[in-house]
Amino acid sequence: MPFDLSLYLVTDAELCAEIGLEKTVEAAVQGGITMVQLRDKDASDEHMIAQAKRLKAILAGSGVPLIINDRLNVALASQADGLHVGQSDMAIHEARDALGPHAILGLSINTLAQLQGAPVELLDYVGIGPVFATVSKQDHAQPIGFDGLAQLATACQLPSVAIGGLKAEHIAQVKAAGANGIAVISAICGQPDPRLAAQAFS
Ligand code: TZP
Ligand code: MG
Repeated sequence: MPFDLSLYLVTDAELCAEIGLEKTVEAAVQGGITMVQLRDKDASDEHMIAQAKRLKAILAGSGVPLIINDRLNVALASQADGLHVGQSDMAIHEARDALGPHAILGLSINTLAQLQGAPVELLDYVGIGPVFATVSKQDHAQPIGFDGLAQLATACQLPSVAIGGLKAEHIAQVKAAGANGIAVISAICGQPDPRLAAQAFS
């Protein structure tokens, strides 16, 4: 599946609880998001597979790929479009072997050493961050700011998406740093109108 990192929504079930995860994603698609990552650190695999299948149905025909955070088995069972892994989640070659050549595979990076250690030939994109400190991810790595983002995005041969504390007002700086797109949780999840919140990025 072709993909566009321009506006990448990472979901948070708790933040979306009031409006609902599906309704949030549906509205965000109307607002122009280009990718969705289902991220839930607490849910059981069964719950996450069921959630992924519901999101897949919502995204059908939209051209917006569904990426699963961390859990290869969930990505496989739900026939999601791809998987996003962190530095300590699993070996990239294992993920690629299991997913096959067509799945979208992304990796989080925070330092130049991590970028240099990444098997770029097996990856489709990297997530770079956190740019700023954020309460949306527990125990996140050291924030890198726009200077760190620029250093990593420039050194990177792969498409990249910036993440961490980013809002619509940061688009110009993200682009100037050389990233292909912007990934957000709280700028869309938990916003009173997720469609308008997504539109604010265009
Ligand atoms: N990875 C690095 S920062 C982050 C993740 C998943 C959370 C981003 O959330 P927010 O609310 O957009 O700062
Ligand atoms: Mg992870």
